[in-house]
Amino acid sequence: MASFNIVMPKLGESIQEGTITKWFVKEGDTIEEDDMLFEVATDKVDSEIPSPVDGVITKINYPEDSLVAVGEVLAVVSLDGEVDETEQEETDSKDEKEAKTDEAPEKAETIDASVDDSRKLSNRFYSPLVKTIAKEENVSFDELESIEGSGVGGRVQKKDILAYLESRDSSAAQPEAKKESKPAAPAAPAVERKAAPLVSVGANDTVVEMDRIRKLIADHMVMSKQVSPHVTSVVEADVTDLVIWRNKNKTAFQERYGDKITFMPIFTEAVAAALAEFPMVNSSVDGDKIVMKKDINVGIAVAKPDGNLIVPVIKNAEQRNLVGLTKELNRLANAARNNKLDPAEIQGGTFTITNFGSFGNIIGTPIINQPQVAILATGIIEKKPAVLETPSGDVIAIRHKMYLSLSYDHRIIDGALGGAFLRRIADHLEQFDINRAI
Ligand code: CO6
Repeated sequence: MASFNIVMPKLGESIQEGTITKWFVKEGDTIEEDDMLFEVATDKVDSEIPSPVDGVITKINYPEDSLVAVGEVLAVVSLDGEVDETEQEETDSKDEKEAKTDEAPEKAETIDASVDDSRKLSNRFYSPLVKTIAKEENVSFDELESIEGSGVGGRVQKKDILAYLESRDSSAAQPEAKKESKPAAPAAPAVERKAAPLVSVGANDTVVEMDRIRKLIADHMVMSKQVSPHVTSVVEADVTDLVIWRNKNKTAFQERYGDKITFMPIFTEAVAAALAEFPMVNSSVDGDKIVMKKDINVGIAVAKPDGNLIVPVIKNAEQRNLVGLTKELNRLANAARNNKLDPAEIQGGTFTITNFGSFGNIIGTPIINQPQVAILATGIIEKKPAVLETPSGDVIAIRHKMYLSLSYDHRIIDGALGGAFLRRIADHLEQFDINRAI
């Protein structure tokens, strides 16, 4: 019987594992190529994974909520539709053997290149995740071999190696403490998280469990505030010409290009141009170094129907024209709202825009999307009375105006740079050519 192994996909460069949050199929189901198999959640993104083949699901190895390493076999599909128990078992053990054979050289390389060859030939299987942890924590091959595994057939699982590390670290710390007669030097200042105040829950209160994404957003926000001292500057921009231009061209633009143009692509164009002029704002802080990014990749905060927020990235925004920016923005926003973003589409951002103008908000103090160093919030465009200077004297006119709020990392951007950059964005918007061709 021909079979195909469905493995945990690698959903991003740095991702080593994922949690199966939902199976859409069960053992015995007949599936076609592209049928959704399961939903996987990682600390970066949630994805629905389709089947690459037609067949019958003969085995599901992990139940929902399992945390599984990249590359592990999640399910087996019989390609000719037959489900023979004996054959299936044989296939399984053959697959396992193959997996072991495949993994062996990597194990020898990644764990400890200095171990002798007889050790490398150990029959134990180590998942990619366990091997990565072992490598990062300098666990030698001997140590790894000595860990008792709690998984099927004594396989070492993530929790086993973490428990081993904990006991190794604490037993290593004790003799040190005994040897040390002088008081230890103060540890490097760590970013400490303050304990939150206790919350009392009354009889009529409702307690709602945060979903995984909400918890990630919460952690990311706290981390950002702890990592970089934020300051926010605000400017007002007279965007009358661009509003008149969009109102005049909205319908024709949609007819010609099949996409609706809002103000967001125009904001993005202005931001990308300003970033090219102020490269220090398009950077990240790495310890004592500033990494100036070559690419200008603008993240757009998108509110999802479930109330969460995700930031897909328009790559190389400065190289795209208004049509390209509009199409990419609409594509990414739709994918975000429908949970269809690829992990790569939320990575690599160098600056973020959050448009709270669509909620009618005017000014805000957005939190930087780490490891970026600045974020722009765009407020609602409103008609306002304004004083205009004309050759025949000052007049009061009705103008379209908006506030732009820029939060920036004061470690590397001072008020002069932040303010000049922000003013430049406003200038680009104010100088929008009212006669621009679509
Ligand atoms: N002024 C005036 N009108 C606006 C504005 C502003 N700033 N923004 C949108 N709109 C208009 C827009 O032009 C559309 O008008 P019509 O074309 O005439 O129909 C309409 O409002 C709806 O726009 P939509 O939001 O659908 O599309 P847009 O391209 O402007 O935005 C998006 C795309 C993905 C950014 C948006 O859909 C979205 O998700 N926005 C929410 C982003 C968010 O939640 N950010 C976090 C805010 S909280 O940052 C924050 C500081 C803290 C508090």
